[in-house]
Amino acid sequence: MVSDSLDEIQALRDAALGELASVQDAEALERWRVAYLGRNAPLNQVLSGLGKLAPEQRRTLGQATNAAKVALQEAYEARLAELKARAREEAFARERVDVTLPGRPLAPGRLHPITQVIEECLHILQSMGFQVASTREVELDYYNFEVLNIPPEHPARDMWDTLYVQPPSVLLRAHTTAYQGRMMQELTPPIRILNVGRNYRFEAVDATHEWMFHQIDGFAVDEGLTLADLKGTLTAFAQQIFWPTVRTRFRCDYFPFVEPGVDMSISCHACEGRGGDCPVCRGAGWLEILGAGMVHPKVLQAGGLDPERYSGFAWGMGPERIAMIKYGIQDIRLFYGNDLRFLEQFA
Ligand code: FA5
Repeated sequence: MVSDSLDEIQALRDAALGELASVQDAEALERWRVAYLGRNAPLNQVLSGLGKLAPEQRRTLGQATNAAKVALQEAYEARLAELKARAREEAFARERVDVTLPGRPLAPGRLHPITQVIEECLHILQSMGFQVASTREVELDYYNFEVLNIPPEHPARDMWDTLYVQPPSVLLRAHTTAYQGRMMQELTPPIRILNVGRNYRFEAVDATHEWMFHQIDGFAVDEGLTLADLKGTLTAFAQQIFWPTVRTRFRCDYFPFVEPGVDMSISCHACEGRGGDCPVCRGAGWLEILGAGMVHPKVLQAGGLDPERYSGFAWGMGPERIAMIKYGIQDIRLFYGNDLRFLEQFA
């Protein structure tokens, strides 16, 4: 009777081990564990029936059953480790990176066309002895207007109406000319300085007007500077930034901070100044590109400089407009529309 039971335990053990060998995944292994090592497993039932046996039989069968249980437990743990190792290897194979594959190419970045034009302008003007200043976009009313001979209530304020950060004294500058007062406080003549940056205006946006745009302002103060210096500097600049045979035209214009004030036009590249039915200059033969003039004596005085001793010239121009002429672009809004098809043309 005991030997029958021993045979049964042996057979149970062999069957369990045989089944374990064919278990292939974690779920099947769990089912196997519940069947052969769980609370209701046959070996546990044998153990719970031992109490009814004689002491000698109980010991013999108990030892055999426990030995079988230990064997199954060890076999289970070994199989569990095997399956885990296999799963790790499979995941590794699935996620393997082929380090020999060529990398995905990154599109090279490039400078925005307006940045390119600004750099080109600065390069030309620096070669003429101008330095570049970087000044604030958030400015005081005093520097944007008052120091430039535009007192409160002056009608010229309408031309440069802007956005106010803290009304009425702190605003987003409407023109880079706003730095002149600060420069006169900081520097002593001879002064040759450029200010480049963004400006903001209360503007009806259209093909030639943005509410945010750039300007490059030039400011020169010395003894004996005349309108001839202004014309010579700006004509030499135009011949380098546009083309060597470009012609310039200066006509009277009004800016409260210069006297006399002028606007400068260049001969139209499309009709070479002939006009007629040219669509680019609309028959004028000229394209207006900047405002300029001799620094007003009141501005020099406000900056602490003696207008009897010093004179100066100044101008302000928009690189967006220069870029439109250089590249034949019809609408200024394209520059800030962030359409890559447009921007990628300016490699
Ligand atoms: C001025 O801003 C004067 N501060 C220029 C100046 C400086 C005159 C020093 C005399 C002495 P104006 O508003 O005309 O002037 O602007 C000068 C240039 O900035 C224009 O010729 C144009 O190229 C550009 N500009 C002006 N408004 C806009 C706009 N809304 N969008 C794009 N470019 C503009």
